[in-house]
Amino acid sequence: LLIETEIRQGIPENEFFPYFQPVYCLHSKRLAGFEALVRWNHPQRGFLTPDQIIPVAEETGLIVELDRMVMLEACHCLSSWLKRHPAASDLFLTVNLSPSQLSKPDLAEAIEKILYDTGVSSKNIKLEITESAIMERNTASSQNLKRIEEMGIKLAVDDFGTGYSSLAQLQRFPASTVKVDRSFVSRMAEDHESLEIVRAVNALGHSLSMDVIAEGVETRQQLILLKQIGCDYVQGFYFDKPQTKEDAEKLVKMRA
Ligand code: G
Ligand code: G
Ligand code: NA
Ligand code: MN
Repeated sequence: LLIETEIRQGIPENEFFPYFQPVYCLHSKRLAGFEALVRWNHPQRGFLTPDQIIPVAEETGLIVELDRMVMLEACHCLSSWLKRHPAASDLFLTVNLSPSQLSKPDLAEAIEKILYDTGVSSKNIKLEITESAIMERNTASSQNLKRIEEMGIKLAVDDFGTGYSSLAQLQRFPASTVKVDRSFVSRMAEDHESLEIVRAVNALGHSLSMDVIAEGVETRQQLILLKQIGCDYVQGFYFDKPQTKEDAEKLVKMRA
């Protein structure tokens, strides 16, 4: 596979870096944080997005290194933003963690080192794990989750509603946040059942003491419905696209 070789070569060349998509709080109406999303500045193919990168990276195991690079760079960015804009010290950064990371015995240690090296506090970090990954529990993943919790890092269940996890698995998983999958959000204004699914996921999250992020918000009507439902956070093209670290910092500065 050509692209596998290219990913392998691109990692030490620093061709991978994060974009940042703003997340807004519906209660305070302020910027609450950012999700880091990988981008690839490929020397021949140009600018590539996660759907062109993640599947191959996962198949080849290169995702482990890639995720860690993205987290390191995103934490570097957050660290310098907070140094320059200390009033934004409660901002959160969510970083995606591929399902396969969870069973790597050195995951917790690697995360600890990234936080130490960048000077980022664990309280500013959320790790996003997809709903389908929370079902994969083994000794290594349980130990990782325990250590991650002990460090004070929060967990978010990503793409909720698309996987097959049971409510019992969600209850046992130590997440503080649930993200409603954008497929439901995108249909909620036209499709009654999607609207009811968003309402149900929001209620479920709240009854398990989790906060709820709706992703993929693209219209004003979706926003109005999400406010009525009582959703806590929103992210999507209606507000902002994923953006460069420079543009993201402008938002941090304006907020502070
Ligand atoms: O940005 P885009 O919509 O193309 O992202 C597609 C998917 O890729 C999203 O589900 C997102 O969670 C995932 N993703 C984006 N960046 C990363 C990353 O750095 N690591 C992992 N594992 N997944 C990512
Ligand atoms: O859930 P996940 O982490 O897979 O989703 C993040 C991806 O969704 C990113 O790649 C981002 O570019 C994309 N995205 C963010 N906001 C929107 C939106 O409002 N609409 C659509 N279609 N995609 C979005
Ligand atoms: Na995500
Ligand atoms: Mn998601």
